[in-house]
Amino acid sequence: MISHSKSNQQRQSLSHLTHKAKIQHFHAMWISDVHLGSIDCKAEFLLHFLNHSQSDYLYLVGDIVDVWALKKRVYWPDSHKKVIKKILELASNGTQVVFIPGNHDEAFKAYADSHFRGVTLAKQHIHESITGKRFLMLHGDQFDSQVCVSRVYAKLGDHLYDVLLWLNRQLHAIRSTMGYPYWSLASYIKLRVNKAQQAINQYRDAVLRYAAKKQVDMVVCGHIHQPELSEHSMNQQPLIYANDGDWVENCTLIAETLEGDVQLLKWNEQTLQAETVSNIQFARQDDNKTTHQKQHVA
Ligand SMILES: [Mn+2]
Repeated sequence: MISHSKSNQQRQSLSHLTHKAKIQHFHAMWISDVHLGSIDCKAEFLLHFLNHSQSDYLYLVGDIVDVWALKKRVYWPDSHKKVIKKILELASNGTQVVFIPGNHDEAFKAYADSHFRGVTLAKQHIHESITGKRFLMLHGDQFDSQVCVSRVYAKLGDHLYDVLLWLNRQLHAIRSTMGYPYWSLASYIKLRVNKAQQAINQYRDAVLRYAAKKQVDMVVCGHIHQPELSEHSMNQQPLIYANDGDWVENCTLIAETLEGDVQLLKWNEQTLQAETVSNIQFARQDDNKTTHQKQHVA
């Protein structure tokens, strides 16, 4: 514990004493799956992050507003309103804001290629990085049919554990009266977790296959609430998979730094900063085109 807080102190030597979070500067930021309008949304954390960061480009990669949740019951606290207000404020103050609707806010898909108060709506978008690379972004719900995870199954996942625990108690009681041996909940969960991992892998593969056809250097998506930044090879070409996670449980984002690196960052409640989880360095186009490829071969 002590060494952990020490390293935080070192990292924030300037701001630690005053407890004021310093402004984090990026070239571009990708955020998705905020689910404003749902009880589980961590709007206050996101608001703090947006108030203490600055970027030339802000990409909203879908499921920003949870229209499904709002249809069930209206939940729209002040912090949720403030996130929308902050985004519109950024858009009118020079930040290029692009919004790619997801499945929870698909009502906005009808307005693709239009502009609203400085925010550009699009179904897909390509970002030109400062190192001259092309980053394709999409929400990712278009691959649901390939992943074999239905909406019903995805929703079931949230409460599956609670249901399982309850079910296990009932089942065990019934089984023991009938003389059956104990049925292992642990192995059942393991099987489910394994299935979840399979779905994540299938999703990543589908996204990568699609992006490879578009001949881009990186693909940024969201949708499955599973943050990841990983390097792959598709048809002998390097391709980066970047999933920006969510602001329901992970509180993560993908960012391009002012130096042109790509990072996966995770919001830290203690330090009030988004901290780097992983980093990929890009060589500038004019330096040496093959540097990045060399990293893959090595
Ligand atoms: Mn989604």
